[in-house]
Amino acid sequence: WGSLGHITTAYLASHFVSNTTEAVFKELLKNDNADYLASVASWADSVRYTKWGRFTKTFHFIDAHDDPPRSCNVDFERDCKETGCVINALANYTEQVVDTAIPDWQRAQAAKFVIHFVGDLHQPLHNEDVALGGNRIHVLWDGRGYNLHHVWDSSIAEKWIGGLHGKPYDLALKWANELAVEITDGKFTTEKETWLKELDYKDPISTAMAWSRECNALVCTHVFPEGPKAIVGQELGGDYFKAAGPVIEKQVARAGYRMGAWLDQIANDYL
Ligand code: DCM
Ligand code: DCM
Ligand code: DCM
Ligand code: ZN
Ligand code: ZN
Repeated sequence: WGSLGHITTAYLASHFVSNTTEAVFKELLKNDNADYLASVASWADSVRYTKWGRFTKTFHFIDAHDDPPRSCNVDFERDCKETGCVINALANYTEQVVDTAIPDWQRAQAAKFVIHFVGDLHQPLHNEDVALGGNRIHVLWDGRGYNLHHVWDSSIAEKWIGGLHGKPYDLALKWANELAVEITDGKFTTEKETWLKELDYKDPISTAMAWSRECNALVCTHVFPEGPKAIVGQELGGDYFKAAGPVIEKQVARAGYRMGAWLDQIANDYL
């Protein structure tokens, strides 16, 4: 996601975590404010193009070599790069957060990666190989040119919340609060239990693959419903947005709710 998606998922997670989890992560991240998760959610994007952070570049996605819209699927052995992917990156950094043998600063850094990668794992085009996850597909958004990846990272979410009128953190908090209501007492209340069905931080590869398959299926239904060639150069701010907006809303809600539950499990074993 762009920063709006990442900050919103982190605010949403902070809404649902237990008091113990909140205390554990405020201490680890050395931040006692309400934005203790939100303020670190985009950090992984700021390091990926630095010399130090280059090794994390492929950790943000998994390139599913499937064939949308005819067939969508993800295979860890087939699709996770030698240099790593979002599936094993989430697993490795989750293990580091609870590893008492490594220094606290490194466990804090691992927590920042975990918060970011749970988010990216819920963006459909971070679970797809076609055209570098849509980066090489030119489209129009309300008359202006973008690549399809950017549209799914940022444009759809920004339009869904009514545009970027306000400070980024304020907009994200407002959206997170609205999604929290939908989860607690709204359109997602009945299905939210199913969102945690496969969640087990001690089996992070299986959990992440279940989330990845669910997300990758949306590539066939909502990203490329007519195939990758048909979308090139198309205006996506109209009917396409009408179908994609609710998908983005649900993926951000799932990511935030699952992030909270993931951090709760980690905090239970954190010493
Ligand atoms: N980004 C950043 N710093 C960089 C590169 C990108 O903050 N040096 C941000 C800008 C976009 C987001 O990353 O909002 C895109 O994330 P991704 O490219 O991982 O989808
Ligand atoms: N930021 C903000 N509002 C907040 C928290 C952070 O505008 N409540 C901004 C300040 C920095 C950036 O986000 O430009 C990164 O924040 P941090 O230094 O906390 O990572
Ligand atoms: N990306 C992706 N799948 C790829 C390549 C890149 O999902 N095969 C994502 C990572 C960033 C964005 O696309 O969010 C831009 O990547 P880069 O800056 O590496 O071109
Ligand atoms: Zn992206
Ligand atoms: Zn990312």
